[in-house]
Amino acid sequence: MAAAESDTVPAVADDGKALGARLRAGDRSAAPAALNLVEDRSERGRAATAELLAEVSPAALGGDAPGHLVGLTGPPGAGKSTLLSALIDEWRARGRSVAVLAVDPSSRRSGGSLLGDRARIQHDPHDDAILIRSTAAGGRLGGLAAPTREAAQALAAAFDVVVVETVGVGQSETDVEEVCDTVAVVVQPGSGDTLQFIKAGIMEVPDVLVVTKADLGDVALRSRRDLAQAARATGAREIPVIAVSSVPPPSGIGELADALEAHRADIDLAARRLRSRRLTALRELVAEHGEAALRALGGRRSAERLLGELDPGLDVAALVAALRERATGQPPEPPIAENGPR
Ligand SMILES: Nc1nc2c(ncn2[C@@H]2O[C@H](COP(=O)(O)OP(=O)(O)OP(=O)(O)O)[C@@H](O)[C@H]2O)c(=O)[nH]1
Ligand SMILES: [Mg+2]
Repeated sequence: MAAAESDTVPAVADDGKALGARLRAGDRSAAPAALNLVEDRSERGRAATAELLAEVSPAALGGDAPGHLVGLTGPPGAGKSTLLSALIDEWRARGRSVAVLAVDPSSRRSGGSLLGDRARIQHDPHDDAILIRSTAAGGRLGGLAAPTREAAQALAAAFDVVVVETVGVGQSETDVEEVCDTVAVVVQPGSGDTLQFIKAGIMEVPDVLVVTKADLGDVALRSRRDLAQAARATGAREIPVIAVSSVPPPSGIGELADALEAHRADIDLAARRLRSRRLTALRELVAEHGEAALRALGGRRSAERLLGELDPGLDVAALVAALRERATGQPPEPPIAENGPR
C-alpha cells in the first residue's frame, strides 16, 4: 500500500489525479480528500474530479473496481442505520474495510417528526478501515445526486464494501439499483410498509429483502412470511428474505452478510457495472442538457443502442462526452436546451 506522503489533506481541489492514483493503490487515507473533491461542484472541482475518476476507471484499474457496491434502502425509520452499525461490525470481523455513503434526505422532509427516533450509525472512530459520510440527496426522495454516484465509484477502488444508504419507497429505489451491485431493501414488521411494498410491485428492485426488528417477535415473522410469499410470486429469480435484529443481541446479521456476498458472487459483475455506467451516462446527459439531448439522439432507445456500440471500457465521463458529441454533431457545446427538472 502506498504510504501517504503527508498527513495533511490537500486543501485545493486540483489534485484529482494524485488522489485517484492513491485510491487505485488501495490507500484509504486518500478517501476523505477524494470525497471532498467529488462534492466540489465548481468548474475546477469538476475538472479535478474527472481526473480522479479517470484514475479509478475500468481502463486504469484493468477491470472493474474490486469493492462490493451495496445499496441499502427502505422507508424512514425502518432500521437502516441501526442495521448498518451491526453489519459494519460483522464485516470488520470478516476483515473487510467498509465505506458508507448515507444519503441524507432530511432537508427534503417536511417537519422533523420522522427524525425524532433516528439512530446514528455506530462505529469505532479510530478504525481507519471504516469511513462514514453523509451526502446530500438528489432531486427526488431516494434519488442519488451525482456526487454520491461518483463517490461510490471512487471508493470502490479502495474499500472492500461500499454501502449507499438511502431512504426510499417504491420507484425511487431504482436509482440505487442503477449504481449498486447488490440492493437490499429493508422494511420493518407490521408497518403497512410490507403490504404497500408488495402492492407497489417493486419486486424487481431488491436482490435481498430484509425484515428488521426481529426481536419484536410474531409480527416480524409474519412480515417475513408475507414478503417471502410475494417474492416467490414474482417468479423469475429467488430473492432471499432475511429477518434481522440489530439491537443487542443482534441476530440474522451474519446471514444477511452471507446473502449479500452470495448475490455478488452470482451476478455477472462486469455486465452489471457496464449497464450502470451506461444508464448513468444517459442520466447525466439529460441532467446537463435536458430531454432535448435525447431527442437529438433519436430517443432513448436509439441512445441506448448508441451506448451499446461504444467501447465498454469507457468511463461515465467519456460516455457522456461521446453522447454529447453525437447529439450536437460537434465536441463540447453549451447546453442544447433548458428543460427544467423532470
Ligand atoms: N426493537 C428494535 N428496534 C430497532 C431495531 N433496529 C432499529 N430499531 C429502532 O428503530 C428506530 C429507527 O431506526 P434507524 O436505524 O434510525 O432507522 P433508519 O431506517 O435509519 O431511519 P431513517 O434514517 O430516518 O430513514 C430507532 O429508534 C431504532 O432504535 C431492531 O432491530 N429492534
Ligand atoms: Mg438512518
